[in-house]
Amino acid sequence: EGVAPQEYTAIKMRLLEPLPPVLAKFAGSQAPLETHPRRTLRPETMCGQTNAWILPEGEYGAFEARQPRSGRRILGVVYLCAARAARNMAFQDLFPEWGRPKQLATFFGRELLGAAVKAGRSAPLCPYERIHFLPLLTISMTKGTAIVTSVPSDSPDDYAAFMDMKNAKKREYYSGQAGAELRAEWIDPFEVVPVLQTPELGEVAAKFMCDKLGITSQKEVEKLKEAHDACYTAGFYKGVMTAGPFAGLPVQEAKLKTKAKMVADGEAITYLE
Ligand code: A2H
Repeated sequence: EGVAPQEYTAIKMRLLEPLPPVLAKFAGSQAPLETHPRRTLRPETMCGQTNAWILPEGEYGAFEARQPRSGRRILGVVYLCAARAARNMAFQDLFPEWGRPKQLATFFGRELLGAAVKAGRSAPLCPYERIHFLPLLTISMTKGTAIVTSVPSDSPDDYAAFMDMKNAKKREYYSGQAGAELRAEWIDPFEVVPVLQTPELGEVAAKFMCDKLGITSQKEVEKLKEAHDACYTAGFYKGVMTAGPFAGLPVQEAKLKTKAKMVADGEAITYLE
């Protein structure tokens, strides 16, 4: 692509029981079954997670991970991501063997739909104990881990797709598209969590912009881009955190502090792409 590599923060999420059948062979490992590194540029918004997104027809793998602090190989710690992301990560000391991802399982995104994860392990980073995997059809398999965290308060893409999931008729449609059941219990108990405010866009920037531009579904890609740019600019330059460990701080400061805290706590990794 001819551009300098960019640094990303990938948030880990712990998979919770019951494990999806495709990952059942990892049950009962000594170390806790880890994690989903997902790429995000907005670590400060992680207290607003309501679900995770995966591409139903995308091909993913489970890769043996290197234990971050000691470098020891710990059985049962795996990263779930697209194979392309694993190849990148293998050159960044995230796997036991340099340059060689060890793939322990292969699965389609649809096989993880409904699976529960614990997002952000240190309260008060995330108000929801268990969040679920839901389908997002705009995920690119060649960007990041191809698993995306959902923050509907500040990401218009997430907000539009979140509202799609809340609508029973649309959920049925997406269930047909995905070729997998989508249960109401994976979305209905979850509400948008406000995490920051700006003078222009209020407390729930993504809803404000989606309403303003009349966005009614995740398919309105052009309008969503415009909404995203507005949210990002307002949030970055004028946002003040209203939730999470850095409530009261400007977004620019909270961004760095959240990232540093999550990396130090072993809840996130940074990597280049
Ligand atoms: B962002 P960029 Cl709060 N396919 O994270 C589609 N989208 C992907 C992706 C993939 N493979 N990998 C990451 N992303 C999303 C948080 C967030 C994000 C907020 C607001 C805006 C926002 C919570 N979702 O991004 O084009 C991830 O969603 C708006 C674009 O490579 C990631 O950050 O810069 C962002 O896209 C990276 O997109």
